[in-house]
Amino acid sequence: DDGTGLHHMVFEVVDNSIDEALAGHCDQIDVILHSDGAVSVIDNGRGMPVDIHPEQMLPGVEVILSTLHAGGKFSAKNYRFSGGLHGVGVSVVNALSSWLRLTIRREGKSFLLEFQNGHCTSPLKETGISSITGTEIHFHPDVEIFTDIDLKYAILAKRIRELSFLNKNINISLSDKRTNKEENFAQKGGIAEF
Ligand code: 0RA
Repeated sequence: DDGTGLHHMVFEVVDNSIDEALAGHCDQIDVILHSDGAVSVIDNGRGMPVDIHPEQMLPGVEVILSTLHAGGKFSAKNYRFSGGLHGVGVSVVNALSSWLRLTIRREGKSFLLEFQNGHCTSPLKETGISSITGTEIHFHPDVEIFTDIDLKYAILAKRIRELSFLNKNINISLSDKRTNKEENFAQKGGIAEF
């Protein structure tokens, strides 16, 4: 285990926010490494859909996070159009996390949905009002699956720098609460700057 899978967990979640940015709805992505080993990825996009999935009679977001192949169902609409099927990756991240907390801000409200080991432990609930929109995914990689959950700042920074070069006008920040290291990755010129 060289830690590739562990770092890929973070990249997969960031990719979902990049997709939302590519769709033209998000320009800020914040990645936070917490001292307990958890990671947060916060974007200012539209927020994942909270409406009820007609077949499963559950909120779409709960189906996406709980089903390892749910992304395809949603791809026909406006789900991920770069490098894969939206939601597939994040359900894998969920399955490989001891816990995952999803906060959605949209329609003037905030919503919370919680999982343990990929299983929903607290269904989507409205938790308050919100004047902003976006998606916040806070997860803890499962120590039973990953022998080493020590995320390397340099590995994440390298990839995030590349993503910011490739995606013009998206500001991505990386903040490491373990060391208080923090960087902003923004390339106004996008690929031209690169
Ligand atoms: C599809 C539809 C809508 C939002 C998203 C996907 C979405 C997914 C992710 C994953 C991470 N961040 C995200 N931000 C947005 C909503 C469509 C609408 O509001 O009409």
